[in-house]
Amino acid sequence: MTTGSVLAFDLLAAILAAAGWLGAGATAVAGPRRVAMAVGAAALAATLARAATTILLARAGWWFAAEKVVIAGPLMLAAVLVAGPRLLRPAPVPFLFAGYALTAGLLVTVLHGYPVSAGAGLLAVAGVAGATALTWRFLGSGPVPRTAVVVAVAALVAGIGAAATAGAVPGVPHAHQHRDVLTVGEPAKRFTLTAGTAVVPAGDRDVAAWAFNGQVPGPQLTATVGDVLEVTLRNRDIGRGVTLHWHGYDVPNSQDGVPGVTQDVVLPGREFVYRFRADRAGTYWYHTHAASDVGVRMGLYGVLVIHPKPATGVDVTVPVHTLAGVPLPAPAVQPVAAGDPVRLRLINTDNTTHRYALAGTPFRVVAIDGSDLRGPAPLSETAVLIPAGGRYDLAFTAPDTPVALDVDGRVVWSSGPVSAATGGWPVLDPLTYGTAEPPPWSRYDREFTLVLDRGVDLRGLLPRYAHTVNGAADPDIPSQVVRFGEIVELRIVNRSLVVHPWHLHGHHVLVLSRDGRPATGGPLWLDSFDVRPGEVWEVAFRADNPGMWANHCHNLPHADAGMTLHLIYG
Ligand SMILES: [Cu+2]
Repeated sequence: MTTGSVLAFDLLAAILAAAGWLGAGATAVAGPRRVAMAVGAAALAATLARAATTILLARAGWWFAAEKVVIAGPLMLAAVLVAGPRLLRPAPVPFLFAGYALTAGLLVTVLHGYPVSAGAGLLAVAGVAGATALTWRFLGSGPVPRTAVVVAVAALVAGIGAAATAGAVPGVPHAHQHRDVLTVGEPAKRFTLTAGTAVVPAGDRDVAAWAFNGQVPGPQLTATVGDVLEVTLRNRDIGRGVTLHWHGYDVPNSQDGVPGVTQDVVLPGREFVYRFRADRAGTYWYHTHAASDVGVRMGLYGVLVIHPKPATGVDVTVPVHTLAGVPLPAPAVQPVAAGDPVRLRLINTDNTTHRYALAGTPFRVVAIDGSDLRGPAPLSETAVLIPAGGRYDLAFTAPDTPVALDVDGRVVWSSGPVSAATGGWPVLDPLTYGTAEPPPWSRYDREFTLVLDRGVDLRGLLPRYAHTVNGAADPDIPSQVVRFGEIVELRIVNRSLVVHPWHLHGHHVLVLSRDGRPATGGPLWLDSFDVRPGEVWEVAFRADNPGMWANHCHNLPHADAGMTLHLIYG
């Protein structure tokens, strides 16, 4: 069983145990004794199941289990000790006490999560003691025990105090950098991208979009290694403003296009000129980073391809995007003759993972996220999963029979009809693909752990159910501070129930391990990788690109709902 499924079982057991004890209490008040006994026994079984999932999660890593062990665990123990002996003699107050204790443990996991805080523990105890005192008042025999009242009031006061103190921990303030356009030489390639509202075709209807130069995706920008690119961004009428972020291209910080961090947002009627040297070949894309959740979904993106010198063969880009709920068509098929070398550049510009399957020919995955792979073996009848923001380059020699590419079972590119049931194909694990090479570093100067979760963020004007990193939401997540030249190890732990495609700006990270198992394939340098529920990824990078960089989930609604922090050079 994966840690992700244990996390799901844990939540289920916690809900059943809480509901079970509350139900047993209610039945003990007003129902038949036998039913109360049966419901109580079921609640006890669910409680023991949650104890078991807690132990399994603690063995998978403390990040998954901390609050379950420290806060929910003692509450569960108290519930079992108080309510367990009453199973054969059902009574409302002990059963309801157990219900409050299990509910408090559940809420601590769902609303607070990792890391454990004294405030959350004390508030949970206050809630249980207060609810039990009230229950006793109405259902118990005799006066309310003073202990319950004293514990409730003391824990409430201490909990509010602890929570308020924790809230005062300052994050590292965001620097706001203004720099002149870099002098990188005379531009060899000049482009102008004008952002504006537009109506574009999507499937068989026209939809409202935000577009670069009136088209979705925007124009493909193509250059050759060594070229200096100059891209003038103009905003015609996008009220929330636009910028250009070069996804996966490690440009100098001032060109990275993150509003409020590397530049001001480009408002209607304004422009910004980006200039950088194309120093590495590969498949990349560009998109707005202003209101990026809405902006990218509405169409403000395009493809950036840097060719090596000289470029050869048939080269096709397949950016997959969903506009107004409709998958956009792939580009028109270029004529391919048998024997032609073909490179398919697959780009996922959506917020969630897509599954790609190439049928009709063996192929190699020759590059991921713009980096060539070492020793990629031929594959056939194998699918690939591309995370949000990620790119895979597939290469093959065109056979004299048709080939077809499908995405999530829908054919998006083909040179003729291919009948293949691709749904059952195995999925390539890039961590075991290609030829290994010793890691370039033997030491790490700095280490960070990011624990991804959900939780209530009370620091804004309105409480929100945020996507959190180490228990905090943007802008309150402390920045990671590194020094130039350091080798930095980054551990990313997903204890939530959804996939988080992680994306660090300005750097490619080398994958070291996943779930404690070292990567055994060719060196895997990524800028976008899916951290699935229960997974622990260890990656490393060299801090060689000074500035202030966004480090965030590329499921952009998650980034918008708190899951963004920054890497800064100190
Ligand atoms: Cu996410």
